[in-house]
Amino acid sequence: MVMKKVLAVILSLTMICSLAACGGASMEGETAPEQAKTEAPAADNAEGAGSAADTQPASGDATEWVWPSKEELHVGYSQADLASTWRTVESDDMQRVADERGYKITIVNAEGDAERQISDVESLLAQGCNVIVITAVDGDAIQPALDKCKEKGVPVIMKARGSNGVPGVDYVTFFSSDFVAEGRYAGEWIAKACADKETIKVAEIQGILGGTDVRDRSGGFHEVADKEGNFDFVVEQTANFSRTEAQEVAANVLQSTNGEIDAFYCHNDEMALGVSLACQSAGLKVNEDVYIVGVDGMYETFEAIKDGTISATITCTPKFAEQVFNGIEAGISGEALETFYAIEDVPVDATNVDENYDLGF
Ligand code: GZL
Repeated sequence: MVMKKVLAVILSLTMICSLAACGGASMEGETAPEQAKTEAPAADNAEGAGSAADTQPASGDATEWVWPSKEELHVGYSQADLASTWRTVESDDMQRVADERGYKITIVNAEGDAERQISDVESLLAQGCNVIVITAVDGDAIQPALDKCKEKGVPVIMKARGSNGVPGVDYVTFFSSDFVAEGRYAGEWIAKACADKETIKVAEIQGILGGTDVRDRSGGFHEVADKEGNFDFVVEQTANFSRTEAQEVAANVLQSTNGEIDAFYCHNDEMALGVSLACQSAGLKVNEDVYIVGVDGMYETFEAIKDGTISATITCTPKFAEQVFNGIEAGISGEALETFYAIEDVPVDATNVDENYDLGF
C-alpha cells in the first residue's frame, strides 16, 4: 500500500537561491539539515524550475523507495558523457565527495549514447548499487532505466540533466541549475544590450538535443524573446555543446548572413568560446559588432569577458555533489525530499566578473 504524500515535511534548508524564478529549495552544509515542519512549496511556486517541479504525481501513487543504511550505501552514478570540461568536473566532484564521506561509488559513462545509458544503469543495479544518480543523455529515452530501478524500489536521483518522467513516481528528486531561469537571464541580457535596435538578429547555438538542459535553456530564452517581440531568430542550430563544432557553425552563419548577426546565444561556454573565435576570424569586434552570451561560468570564459571577446555568461556550476549527497543522507534518514533542488546561478559580465570569479571552474 503506497501512501500518497499530500504534504511533504521538508528539510529546513539553507536557501541559497538568489533567483527570483528559482522556486526550488536548495540543500547546503555538511550534515543533514534539521527537519522543519513547513509546507512543501506547491509546484507552481517553483516558477522557472523547468519541468522538474511541474509534474507532481497528480493521480499515480508515489513509489515506495527502499533506502539503504549509510553503512550499506553504494551509489551508482550514470554519467551522460565526459565530452566537456563541465561533465569531467561534475564526475570528479561526485567521486571526491563520496571518498570524503567514506561511501562506495561506481561511476559509468554513457559517452552520449542514450541506449547505452540504459544498460549502464542495469549494470549498476547488477553490481549492487542501492541508490542511483543519473545525468540523463535524453530526458525521454532514460525512462526504461527508471522503470528498472522503480521495480526494485531503488531510489533514483536525477542530476544536472533531468527526466521527463514524474517526480516521486519515476525518480525521487532532481538537483540542477534552473535552466529556464538561465535562458531568461540570457534573453534579458541581450535585450538590454540591444535596446537601441528595432530588430535584434539572433543566432541560437544549442546544446545536445534531447537534454532537459537544452530544452529549458531555449524555453526561457524564447519566453523573453516572445515578450520583447523584436528578436529575429536568423539561426537556431545545435553544435552539441562542442567548441569546435560551434566555431564551424558560427563561421557558416556569419558567411551566409554577411556578418549580420547582432547576438549569439550559446547554450554553454564551450560553444561561446568557439563562436568568439569565428567572430574574431570574420573581423567582428565583440561587444561592438556582435554580442556573445554563454552559460556555465568557466574560468576561461571569465578571462574572455575581461578581455572583451565574450560578452556575458550565466554561472551553472558542475560542483554540487555535496548537495546531492546531503539529499541521499536525508532520504536515508527518512526525510521526505522535495521534487526539485535548484542550484544558484548568477549572470556574469564585465561589470561583475571579478566579484564572481570564485564561482568558476
Ligand atoms: C548543465 C549541463 C550542461 C552544461 C554543459 O547541467 O548538463 O552540459 O551546461 C554540459 O557545458 O555539456
